[in-house]
Amino acid sequence: MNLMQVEEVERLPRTGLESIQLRRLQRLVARVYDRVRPYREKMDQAGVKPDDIQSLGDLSKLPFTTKDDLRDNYPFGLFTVPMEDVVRVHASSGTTGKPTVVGYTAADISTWADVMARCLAMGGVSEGDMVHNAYGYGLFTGGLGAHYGAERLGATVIPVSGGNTKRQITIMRDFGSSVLLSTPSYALNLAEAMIDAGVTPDQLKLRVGIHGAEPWSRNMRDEVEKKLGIRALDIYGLSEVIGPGVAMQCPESEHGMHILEDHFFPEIVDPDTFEPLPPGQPGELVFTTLTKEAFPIIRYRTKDISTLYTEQCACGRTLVRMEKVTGRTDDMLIIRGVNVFPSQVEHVLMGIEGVEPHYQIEVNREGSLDTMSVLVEVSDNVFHDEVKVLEGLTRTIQAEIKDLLGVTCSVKLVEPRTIQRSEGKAQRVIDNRKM
Ligand code: DLL
Repeated sequence: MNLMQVEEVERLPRTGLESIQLRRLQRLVARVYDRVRPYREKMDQAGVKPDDIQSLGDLSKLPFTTKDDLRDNYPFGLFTVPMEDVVRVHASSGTTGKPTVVGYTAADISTWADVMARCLAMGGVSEGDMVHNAYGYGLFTGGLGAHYGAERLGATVIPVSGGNTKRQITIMRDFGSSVLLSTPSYALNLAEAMIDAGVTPDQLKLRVGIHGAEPWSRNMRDEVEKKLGIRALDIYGLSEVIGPGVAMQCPESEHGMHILEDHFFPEIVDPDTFEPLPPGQPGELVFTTLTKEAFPIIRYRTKDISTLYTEQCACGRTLVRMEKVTGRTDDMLIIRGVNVFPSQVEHVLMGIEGVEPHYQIEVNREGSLDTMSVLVEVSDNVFHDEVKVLEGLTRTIQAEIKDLLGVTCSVKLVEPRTIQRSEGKAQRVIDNRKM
């Protein structure tokens, strides 16, 4: 990967970038129309032909693609190349229904390595680094996606994957891991295992953590930074678009992640009307891949909620930034008419002294009423303090949740290590109403 060229692409004047995007978009639309029946049918229904795409604004004439389209064409129906040209597939498990299957040509794998390497470079990772890759290897895109990116950059990769947490600490210490790639919840799991092993951050060379694949609040980030003694940066991606490597937070940006717009074209739409929204307004993120071969996707509704910022970043990159993803439209819990995102509960919890960054939300239906209870770990000292103190803390949490989210919930404080630790994406919500 030529870092000078990357530097140039990421700092192009907007008009230059936009002309690259338009050229790529036109090629993509012609290609899917030609080769993929479901896309052609949807475009015909909408009365739009590839030649109608004369500007980037014309993208909004094209129909959206949703998870249902992927399910309807399960497993390979939206691929644009013959299977002989597909060198790899991944799948996301999905909590309901069939998994989502995605495919890559050799060129796609190379594009993916490039974008992922650019993200790592944006986070300050370089050739000299020892990259501890604790994203899960397998059908999940995290492990292999990050792996190829780190190799493309020329760093040394430790393909440790998720799990076997105790051994990971030994490896980190003995191999001198300087970069940690993991979900934020697994980073905290590792921090705990470090304490158990009697290893302190200053015995490690860890400098930076690049965390994503699940929502995490700023307070959670502070916890990760404090407990591991690192700078923790956010990385975003999804299998349908490519995997990790779609957007990355640079160290100078407090507000969100730079989208690698020369490959992934973002839009924000109103989650109810699906009308495009201007920068600065929150809504559902929609992506169009501009360069993928085997499984390109047009206007994919991610269900992730974010905001786009066009103001230039202090780092000098001209790439648009997307705000930290606070949740998904389908994560939203409706508790007696009030909309609640698990990340909002996390934000409240992590701001309260004595509360540990491990929690779970349980939703039940009692008669016709929904009830929400929050199970949260407290520090050892607090747990063994007087009942009065625990009751006070319970009331504080309830009051703050009520204040911020407008919902009354029950709170149960539990001993450290009661809540199951994650090795990948944490399960924050148990919704018994769906059982
Ligand atoms: O999670 C890809 C990935 C791997 C991203 C490693 C970053 C690091 P999926 O399994 O398809 O792919 O899940 C994608 O995870 O739509 C979001 O809801 C969520 N997500 C991913 N990154 C973030 C993030 C990978 N930084 C889904 N913040 C996405 C919040 C995230 N949510």
